[in-house]
Amino acid sequence: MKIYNHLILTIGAALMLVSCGQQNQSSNGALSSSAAEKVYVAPGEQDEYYAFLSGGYSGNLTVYGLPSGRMFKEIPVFSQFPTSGYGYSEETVPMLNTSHGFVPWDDAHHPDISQTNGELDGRWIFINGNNTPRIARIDLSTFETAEIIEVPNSAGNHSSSFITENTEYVVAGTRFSVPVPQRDMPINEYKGNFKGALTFISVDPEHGHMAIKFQLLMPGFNYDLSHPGRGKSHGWFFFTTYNTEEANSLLEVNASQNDKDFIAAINWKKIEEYVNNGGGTKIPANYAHNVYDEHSHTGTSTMRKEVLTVDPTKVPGAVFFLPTPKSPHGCDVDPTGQYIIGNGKLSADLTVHSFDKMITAIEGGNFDGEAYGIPILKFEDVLAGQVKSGGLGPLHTEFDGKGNAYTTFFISSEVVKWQLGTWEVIDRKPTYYSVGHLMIPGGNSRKPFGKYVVAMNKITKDRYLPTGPEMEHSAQLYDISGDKMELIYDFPTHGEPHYAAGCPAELLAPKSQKIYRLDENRHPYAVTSADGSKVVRDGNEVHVYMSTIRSHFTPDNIEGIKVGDKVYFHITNHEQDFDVPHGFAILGQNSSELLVMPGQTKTSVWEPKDVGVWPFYCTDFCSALHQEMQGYVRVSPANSNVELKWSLGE
Ligand code: RUQ
Ligand code: CUA
Repeated sequence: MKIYNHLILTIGAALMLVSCGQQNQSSNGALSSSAAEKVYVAPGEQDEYYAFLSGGYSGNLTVYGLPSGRMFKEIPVFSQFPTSGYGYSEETVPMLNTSHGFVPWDDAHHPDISQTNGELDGRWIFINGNNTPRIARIDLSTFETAEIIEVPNSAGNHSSSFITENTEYVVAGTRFSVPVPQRDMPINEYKGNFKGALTFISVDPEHGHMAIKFQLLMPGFNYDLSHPGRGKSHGWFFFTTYNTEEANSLLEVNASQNDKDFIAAINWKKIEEYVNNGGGTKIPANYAHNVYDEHSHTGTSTMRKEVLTVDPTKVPGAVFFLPTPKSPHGCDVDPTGQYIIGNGKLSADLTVHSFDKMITAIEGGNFDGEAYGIPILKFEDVLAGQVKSGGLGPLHTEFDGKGNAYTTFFISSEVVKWQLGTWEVIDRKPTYYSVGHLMIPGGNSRKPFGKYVVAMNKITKDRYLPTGPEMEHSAQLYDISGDKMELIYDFPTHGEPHYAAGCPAELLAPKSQKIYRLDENRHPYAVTSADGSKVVRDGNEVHVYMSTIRSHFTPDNIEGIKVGDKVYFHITNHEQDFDVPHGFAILGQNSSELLVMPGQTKTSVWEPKDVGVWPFYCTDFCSALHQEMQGYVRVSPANSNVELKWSLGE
């Protein structure tokens, strides 16, 4: 026993020495070699989890592996992306169409993976665009954006895009309340006149196609975040609100007056029934619905002209307010669906509401007044408990499926682990620095995979080698398999990841698509055999039906193009092998290159302004003879009569 004690003392002393010596580093000294083993994915080995991190102001979604932190792909969603030609090619430009015209950028915050029975099913991932309100659906077999729907009557689409437990709906709530419909009115008449639209977008169970089912026109608060009920609370949706003061200026002071704001509890099943029975009011609207077809490899944009609105006071028993202290931010629901957590960003304690108590209070009909006709429940009636965390500025909570919750604290820069039901704090670990969201794979479903948590930090400072004033944001990986969290890794992320969604690799990897089949290519300008290549003039539009295979373009010489022409290069990649894209770029083109996947057709437009002989080439190193993969276009004066001709090997 003595020897044992002595050993512990020695090890303890050694640990202290190591950590004292490295106080400026976050390294755990003697512990770091075991941490390294935990994140080391040996060359040729693959990761255990996929993590999808939103790109924030990059407008995109990035795909990482866990635990390695290796980035696999950036999926372009709301932003033009020259790396693949997304938003530049004729086929993908319609994906970025909106009622405001072509909008090639957005601010993407909250990815959410589709679910069946409250468990991740890995079919699609949804993500919101805040600035010009939109929701996108990404196909998780191709990892490409398949659909984008604009959300009318909304602004700063932030409490989005969260899905119900059978992917019945993807929900989008407005951050800014606005006049509905939009109109010219004095800003200081906001209070009582602006509305906050909560939009329920149905998802077709077979193809995933989205359609706005209804918009609930709520009082003019700010609707910050939301999550669906699950299990026993399936059928409800919860939204945090702030600025229940309805201030329209200097919100940092004026929106922090009320001691409590609300969590809005919405019984969407009741409202669904109401609209299915003819309830609600259709109002004129104008919003884009953009769908990408995998067989024609083409996006189409359709403008929709009407939306069904619902006045919450017309559906008794469907909408209630739960008082929640101090401008709550995150709104999270535990895996059982019993607890609804309001993360009051200006408070020290966390408020947890009980679903069962909420139902009892509603049935008892004992309210604490109302706001714009919506009943306010009594705080004590719905309160399950408070977590006295000792942290500052709680933002977001995730769950490990073992009865524990993990909350981020922005101001005190830490993740706090606490127990559901006892509200007891079990552990806390610092983050570097100022953490926003955190993510446990499946952490917002009935079945989380509680092995790792990823913290997404807002401030990077000294974590990496400096890169001038602008630094990538930093993510941190904690092993949460034991009682105590262990920080095991730091990795830089792209854009500003707000939130993430993760799932076990085996859910997606086996069904990840390798090629597009050429015999299923329905693109109107596809050439499915090399002898189908041709060049067709139609007035001053010229269509080049071009194909690619290692290592040439067919055709590779084109003459008879004139200044003032609009030349469409429709390029079909004839490869049917995994991972053999070809690229296309031509000198002086006012656009990006194209990257064309095997079996796919993509179109680039070029309007030559000068006579000459202009080269084009393949931008993707596709074979040993990639540098030979090139061609020329001869451009003659507008009035010339050089004959249109094309060739390969002549
Ligand atoms: S936000 S850091 Cu989800 Cu846009 Cu909280
Ligand atoms: Cu094709 Cu390089």
